[in-house]
Amino acid sequence: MLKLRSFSFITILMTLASLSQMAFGRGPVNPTGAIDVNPHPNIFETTITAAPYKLKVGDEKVDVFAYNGQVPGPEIRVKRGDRVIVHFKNKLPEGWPSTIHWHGIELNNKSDGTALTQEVVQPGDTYTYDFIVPRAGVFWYHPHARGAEAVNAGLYAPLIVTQPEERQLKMQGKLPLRENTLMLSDIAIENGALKNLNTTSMLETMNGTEGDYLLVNGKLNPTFPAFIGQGIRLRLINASITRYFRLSLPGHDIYRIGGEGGLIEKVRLEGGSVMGMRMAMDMGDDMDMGDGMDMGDGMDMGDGMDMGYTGYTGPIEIALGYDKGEILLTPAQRADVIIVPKGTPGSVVSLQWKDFARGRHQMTMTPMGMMMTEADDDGERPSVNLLNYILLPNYFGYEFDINENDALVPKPERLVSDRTDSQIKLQANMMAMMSGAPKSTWFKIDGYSGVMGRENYRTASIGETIEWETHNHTDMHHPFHLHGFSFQPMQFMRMNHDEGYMDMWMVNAHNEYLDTVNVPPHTSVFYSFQIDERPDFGANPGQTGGFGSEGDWVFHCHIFQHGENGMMSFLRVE
Ligand SMILES: [Cu+2]
Repeated sequence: MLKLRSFSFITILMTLASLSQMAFGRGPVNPTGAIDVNPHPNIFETTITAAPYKLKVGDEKVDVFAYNGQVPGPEIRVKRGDRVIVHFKNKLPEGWPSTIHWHGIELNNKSDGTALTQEVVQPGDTYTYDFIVPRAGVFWYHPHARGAEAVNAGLYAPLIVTQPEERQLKMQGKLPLRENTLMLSDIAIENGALKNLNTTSMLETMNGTEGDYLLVNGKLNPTFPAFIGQGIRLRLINASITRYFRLSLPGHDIYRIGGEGGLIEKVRLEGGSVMGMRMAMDMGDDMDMGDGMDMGDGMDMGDGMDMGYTGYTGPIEIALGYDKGEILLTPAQRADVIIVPKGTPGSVVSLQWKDFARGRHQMTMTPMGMMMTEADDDGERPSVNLLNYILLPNYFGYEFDINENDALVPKPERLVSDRTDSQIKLQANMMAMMSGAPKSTWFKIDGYSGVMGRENYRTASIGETIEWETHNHTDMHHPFHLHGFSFQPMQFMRMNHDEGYMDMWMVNAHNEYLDTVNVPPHTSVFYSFQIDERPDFGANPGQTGGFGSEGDWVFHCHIFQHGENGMMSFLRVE
């Protein structure tokens, strides 16, 4: 570990570190920060304006939207416990109502930025968000009205909440001085303009739209300098509307130190496999007897009985679908990681996007006609360079030292739930898709599409700790996001209905809090969260939501076209 001797030494290091953050003639790596106009040290107050903008994508200039004239929008960087006041101005064209959702922040209901918590902000209008950030972590903000289109258009930005332990960890040499925020996205463009997501094919709408241009902080395949053997802390945010980012730094491990709930207990290497248990299923385990086909009423069609399994039971290795030392980010997920580039001066180390088999479908001609089947190239598409580090000699006289299981911060308590709720069912409505019914009915939660008119929403009271199970009754992966309450995932359970067994594995020994979790096909995730009491700052013009944690909180798939086409429900806290 590095021992820092004097202030001047750290000054030199920080100067070198900031120099290394400058790309070659392309400006700084990090998104430009938001400006805090409030003199109070614990209040961050700023104005965020959404407006049309021209973004250079490769050789093309594309008409997009931006917050404060930059893609990504301005990074808001605050300390845990700070108060954030944002005056939002909508200067988008007619027909573009908007809001800001503060993804992952456990804030007061009326600041959550959904149609259940405020009047959507019409062009020319404003809304003020005013909330405390109670948990450290990597967060982001984006519109929750016309979300798929608006986020694809460039309305996304980082919100970083730091924690006091970081300073000490830097002094101990456990965290590098160099930090970058990288917002990853894939803008969908057609004929030099933003793709019209309202006219996509049935298949593309069902899969979700993936853009062809993979952007890092709004730039295509940028190159940055990096000192050999020096650590770089990357706060990674997947801001794409559909695309999963499986991240690899070939020849290197990517060390995860935190993410959606701040720093974790110990340095982790993600990916590879984990140990689980295989056991026979019986009829009582799960009501989903089918293959994810939902014939329209929320009931799954059965194609086999879950009984009579006589094969292997016992310990089993569960492959996670990406390699050890890689990072998987579903849409809206974040990770706080450290990389230590190694190689010879002048050589290039590239952060790569790799394909992850998420159950993408394709149209296939079968004896029964055209059918949607799993795509032949699901998980097999070629890798793409996201960004490149050109290596500079190590002038520092030491190398950054990091290893799996290095201690970071004490872990949070494991939540003990007061009650469990019935299973939350993520469903696809194939009949609606095939019969040409409105897109808004193609996906469901608990047998119903969307939040309007929903009667089977979930309920909770302040003070409760609840265990939820979300089960994915479809053949695709879905990133599940709960607004307003970060949760501790505990366990996954994957059903094999054809053969009648299930595989179970435990997760999250670090008691980490997440707000977005990937739910694989025919798999349940079990997680707990607490309905806490929280501060508020009085009434707000335009609010329709509640004060503190009281009010309606949506939960949905974060593949935007799934959430907006029905895979969305809500939790009512009273
Ligand atoms: Cu989904």
